[in-house]
Amino acid sequence: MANERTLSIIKPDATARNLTGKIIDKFESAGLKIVAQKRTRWTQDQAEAFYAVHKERPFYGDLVAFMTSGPIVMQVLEGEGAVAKNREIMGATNPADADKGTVRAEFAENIERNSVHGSDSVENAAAEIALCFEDKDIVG
Ligand code: FUP
Repeated sequence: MANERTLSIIKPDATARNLTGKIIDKFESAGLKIVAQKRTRWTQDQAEAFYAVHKERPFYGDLVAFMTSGPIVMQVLEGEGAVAKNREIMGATNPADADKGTVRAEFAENIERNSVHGSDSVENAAAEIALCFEDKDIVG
């Protein structure tokens, strides 16, 4: 499998409960390397741009409101098959469907407040990473 990079975001529900360390430990323990990391709080414009693909979905407004409601931690994860591996560690979007041991099974509150984001393809990962980080701030 190819060495890949993917974008991970620890969402406001998780930062509010002081879970960043426990979540990061799952990524590192699975062999993914954190090559960029930034704690920030998104503006409305940043959240809308990031989730533009969901613009027509009924949950878009609530999702943008939630993602701007508190701090997030954006990270670039690197490793063999990093895109799929990160999604495996995260678990299903709805925590009720997430496998035992995944981040969402352990920590998510519901389908919206689901603790983490992860890119769903190598192509989307590249676009999301470019939205969140400058090249010089990604250090392998
Ligand atoms: P995922 O790739 O697992 O994050 O899931 P999606 O791309 O389908 O959804 C992106 C985000 O939209 C989810 F993380 C949470 C939010 N969402 C809802 O709030 N309600 C829904 O019914 C589906 C998604």
